[in-house]
Amino acid sequence: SHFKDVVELESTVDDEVDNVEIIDLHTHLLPSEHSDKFLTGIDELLNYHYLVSEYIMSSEMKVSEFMNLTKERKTEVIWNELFIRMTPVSEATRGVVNVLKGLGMAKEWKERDLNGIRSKFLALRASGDDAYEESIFSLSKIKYAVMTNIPFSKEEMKHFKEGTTFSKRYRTALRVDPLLEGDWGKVKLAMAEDGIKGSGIPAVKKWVKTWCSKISPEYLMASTPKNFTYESVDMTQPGAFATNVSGAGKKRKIEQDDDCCEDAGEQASRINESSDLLKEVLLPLAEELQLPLALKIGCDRQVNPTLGLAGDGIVTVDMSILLRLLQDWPKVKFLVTFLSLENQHSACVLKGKFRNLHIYGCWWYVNQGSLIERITRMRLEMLGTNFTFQHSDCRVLEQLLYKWKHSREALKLVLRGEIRKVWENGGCNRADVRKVVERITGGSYEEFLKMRL
Ligand code: REL
Ligand code: ZN
Repeated sequence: SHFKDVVELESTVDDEVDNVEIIDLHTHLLPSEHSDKFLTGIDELLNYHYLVSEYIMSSEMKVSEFMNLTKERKTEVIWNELFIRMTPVSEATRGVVNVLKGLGMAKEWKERDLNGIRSKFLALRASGDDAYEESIFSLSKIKYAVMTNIPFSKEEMKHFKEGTTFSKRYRTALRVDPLLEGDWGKVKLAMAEDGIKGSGIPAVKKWVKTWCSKISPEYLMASTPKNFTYESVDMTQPGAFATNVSGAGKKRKIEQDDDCCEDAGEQASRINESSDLLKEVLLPLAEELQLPLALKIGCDRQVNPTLGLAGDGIVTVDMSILLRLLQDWPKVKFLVTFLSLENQHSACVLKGKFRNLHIYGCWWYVNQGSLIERITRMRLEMLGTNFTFQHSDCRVLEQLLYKWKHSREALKLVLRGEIRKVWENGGCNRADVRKVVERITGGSYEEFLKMRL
């Protein structure tokens, strides 16, 4: 039956948002079985690069001196500065406090008792890392989280090579930034380490395919560099490649068949060496393997390299780049998120024109309550429920607790207002609310993955 009043409507919205099992479609989490790559506990939480940057901005300590401290010492100075000398009002500092509360450390927080917190975390892990890991997923009500798996990272890939099994709460994604950047050096090095002979396009394709069949990724992914650009390929230009990929965009050159390289000899390898890894490898493979290409657009890497991970900035990008990709590659699915607030509106317009685009998340510098609200409301107004409202980008396991708490809070505020408009139009009920909530927290994403283009 329809809601009888606004009070009932709002409490139903809150309840549905609080209890929906979410798909977290981009994180940097890795499973406990990947031992050294599994980040958990208070030291990792306080060493998060968002907090490092907040700390450094007000501290008088030399950056190099800070960077040379041990992890435990960094924890202490960040704690003293951001949580004792100052009040934790930022998203990232409030997050830590939320985790402490969520894990039964309200008393320790009240007393600012870092040692007490350290021993409580140890006690929580006493029943084993996998049990603890599972408890965090279930407390945060996350169905599964997609990882970022980097075939260029030897240390990470050794776990996959060894075939280590891990919890079903994690799904894989193959992160291949050097292919997007055209970084042949990195590609060749990684291939050599994996014992792949040859260095032309077919060899690179074979290498990527081998990783795909090894880890079965949900999608291929990359974050674009600041000066990223993509020009449509003109079919009429000489030196075109021959293709075996069907349904390519009308302007695309025909590419070489995978197997013809050996016969093509010297000329082919010359072409291969200079050719574009994005156009000749990444996009054709995404099409052939029917794997979406996830793009994170708008980061200006290392504007202050002394800060390490905390040193990345932001750029507003020219949306015509994505437009050309969508036009040229109608058979490739693009999962896209933007770092800049300025790009969010045009992204919605573009989504309204291209079925092969799915917009997701409020990434990093727009992962703030006020901005999540604003962006989510706009997406609902412009796209209905054809988007995914958030991803967490967690690096530390316990961040799932606070990042999703904050995002759920923002979503509730938005939906109370938006659902009310529907209700005032002639009524609505819990099932209507549930449909909206489930779609924008993972339902639309899974539908997009299955969709036939
Ligand atoms: O996946 C990415 O490229 C980014 O999310 C990361 O580079 C970034 O450092 C991340 O921690 C931001 O939330
Ligand atoms: Zn990320």
